[in-house]
Amino acid sequence: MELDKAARLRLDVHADDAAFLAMLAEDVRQGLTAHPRSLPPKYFYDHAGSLLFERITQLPEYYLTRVEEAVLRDVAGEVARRVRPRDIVELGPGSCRKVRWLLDAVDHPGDVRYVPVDVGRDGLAGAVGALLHDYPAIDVHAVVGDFEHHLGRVPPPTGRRLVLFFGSTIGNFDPPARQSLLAQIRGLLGSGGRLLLGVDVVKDRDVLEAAYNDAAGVTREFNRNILRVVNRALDGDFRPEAYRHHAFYRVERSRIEMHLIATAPQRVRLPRLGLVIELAEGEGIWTESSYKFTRESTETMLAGAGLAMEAWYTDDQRRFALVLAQPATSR
Ligand code: SAH
Ligand code: AVI
Repeated sequence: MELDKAARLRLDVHADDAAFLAMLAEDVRQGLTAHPRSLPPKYFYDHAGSLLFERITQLPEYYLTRVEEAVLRDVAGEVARRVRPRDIVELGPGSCRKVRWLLDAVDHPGDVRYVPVDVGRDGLAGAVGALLHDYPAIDVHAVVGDFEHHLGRVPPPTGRRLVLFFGSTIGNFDPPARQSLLAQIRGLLGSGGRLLLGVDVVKDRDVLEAAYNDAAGVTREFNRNILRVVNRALDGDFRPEAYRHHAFYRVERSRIEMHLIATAPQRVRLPRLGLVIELAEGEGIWTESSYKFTRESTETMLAGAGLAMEAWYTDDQRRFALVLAQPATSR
C-alpha cells in the first residue's frame, strides 16, 4: 500500500510481481498443454499490449469504444441522477477515460471515491495519476489485482455504489466464468447500488469480423503480443512472427474467436516451466473469445447472477449497449 502526500490516492497491490508470475506460470502450463491450446486474454495487457489496445480503440473498424463512449456521453446525466453515486468502482478501467463522463455528470465530484481494479499495475498507476490531475477533488483507492480473484479486497462502500464494467470486457469470459464474476459484482453493490455494464451487440458478421481484422494489422500485433509477454515472464522462445492472426465470428456461440496459428512447425522452449511444446503447421493457440449479446441474452445472463435489468441504453444503430442493473431482490 502506498499513500501520496495529499492522501487522495491509495494504491493496494494484490497481484505483485511474484504473485502475477506464479499465476501466469500456472495458467500458461495449463493452457499450452491442453488441447485445443489456449492462453487467457488477461495476459495481453503489459505496457506494449495496453498501448496496442489503445490503438485498436482508435481504428476505423473497431466501433466498440467509439459507440460505447457516445452512448455514455448521452446517458451519463441520467445515470448520475438515478444512482447518485458516492462510490464508483470500475473493473478493468484501462486508461480510466470513460469514468470521466460520470465524474462530469455527478453533482458533487468532491464527495466521490473512485476504486479502479485492474491487473496492469503500470497502466493503472499512470491512468490514475492523470485522472487525479484532472479531477483534483476526488479520492482514489486503486486496486492492482485480478478481478476474478481479488474482488473480496475491494474496500467497503463509502456511500451509494456504482460499479462500472465497460468495453464489453464481460464478453471475454465464457458463460460459467461470467456468471461467477457477475455474482461477485452483485455482492459488491450494497444497498441501492447499481452496475453499469457495456455489452457489444450481435450484428452482421462482416462488421464483427472487420473489427477484429483491421486493415492496419494492429489487432494482429496485439494478438502476437501475448507471446512476447509469455517469453519475458518464462524465458520462452516463441517467435511471434511465425504465427498468423486468425479471428472469426462463430455464429452459433455468438462470439468472435481469436487464435494464433503456426505457419510452420514450431518447437517452443519454456525453461522456467521445464516445458517444451511442439506445434504442427496450422495448429492454433486460442487467445480470446469476445461474446456478443442481445437484450434478451443480457437479461438472462444478469438474471443468472441475481441481477435485474433496469435500463438498456443503445445507439440508434443498436451496435453497442450500456445496461443499468441492480440486485433482483431489491426491486
Ligand atoms: N475498460 C476499458 C479497457 C478495456 S481493455 C475500455 O473500455 O476501453 C481490458 C482491461 O481489463 C485492461 O485494462 C486489462 O488490464 C483489464 N483486465 C483484463 N482482465 C482482467 C482481470 N482478470 N483482472 C483485472 N483486470 C483485467
Ligand atoms: C477488452 N476486450 C473487450 C476487447 C474485445 O473486443 O474483446 C479486446 C480486443 N481484442 C481484440 N480487439 C480488442
